[in-house]
Amino acid sequence: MGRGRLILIEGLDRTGKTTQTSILTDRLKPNAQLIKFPDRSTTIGKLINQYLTDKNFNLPNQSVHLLFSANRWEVAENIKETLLNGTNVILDRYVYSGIAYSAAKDVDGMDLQWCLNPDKGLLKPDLTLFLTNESNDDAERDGFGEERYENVQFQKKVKKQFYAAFTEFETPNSNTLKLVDVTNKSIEEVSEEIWKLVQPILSNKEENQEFSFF
Ligand code: NYM
Repeated sequence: MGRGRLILIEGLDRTGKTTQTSILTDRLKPNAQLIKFPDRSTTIGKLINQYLTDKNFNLPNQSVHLLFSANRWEVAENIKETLLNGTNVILDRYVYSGIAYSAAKDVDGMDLQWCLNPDKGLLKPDLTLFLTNESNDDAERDGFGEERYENVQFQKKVKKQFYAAFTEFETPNSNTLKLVDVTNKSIEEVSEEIWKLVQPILSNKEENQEFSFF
C-alpha cells in the first residue's frame, strides 16, 4: 500500500475552498482526513482567531506570521503519520496562504523568502489547487468583510502574492500546481473539475513514495 496523498486547496477568501475541501474529503471517505488552517481550536489557533476577529487586538505583523506558521507545525507530525498510514490528507489553506497574506502587507523585510522561512521543512503537497474567481462576486458573498483582510483592495494584493509565491516555490512543469477558475460556476461544476484533477494523483500511488518538503 502506498502512502496517502497530500492535496491542498488554496484561494482567496470566499472562493469556496471550505465547501470544496469538504466535498472532496467526503468523496474519498473513509480514506481521507480534512485539515483546515488556521486550526482555531489550539492555543495558538485561539490567538489567531482573536487577531482575525477583533480589530482592536493588535500584534506585530511578524508575530502574526510566526503564529500562523506555528499553527501548521502543531499538526505537522499528525499529517505525516496519517499519510504513512495510507490515508489521504486534504488541506484547506496551508503554506501559500501564510506567504501570500503576509507578503501582501508590504512590510519592510517581509518578502517572500522571509515569509517562507518558518515553514521550511513542512511537507509539500502532492497537488495544490488554486481556486480563482475573476468576478467580484466573492466580495458579495455573505459575511465578507467581517474579518481582518476581507476587503477587495487587500485581496487583490494577496492574489498577486499567491502567484509570486507559486512562481518562486513551485517547480515549473512539475504538475503539482493547477489553477481552477470558479468564476460563474456552480458548486457541482467546480467539484467535478477538482475530482478530475485529483484522480490521476490518487491512481499513481505506487510511484512517488518520497515526500517533498518546503
Ligand atoms: N491566513 C490563513 C493567513 O493570513 N495566514 C495563514 O497562514 C493562513 C493559513 O487567515 N483571511 C488568513 C487568510 C484568511 C484568514 O482563514 C482565515 P479562513 O480560511 O477564512 O478561516
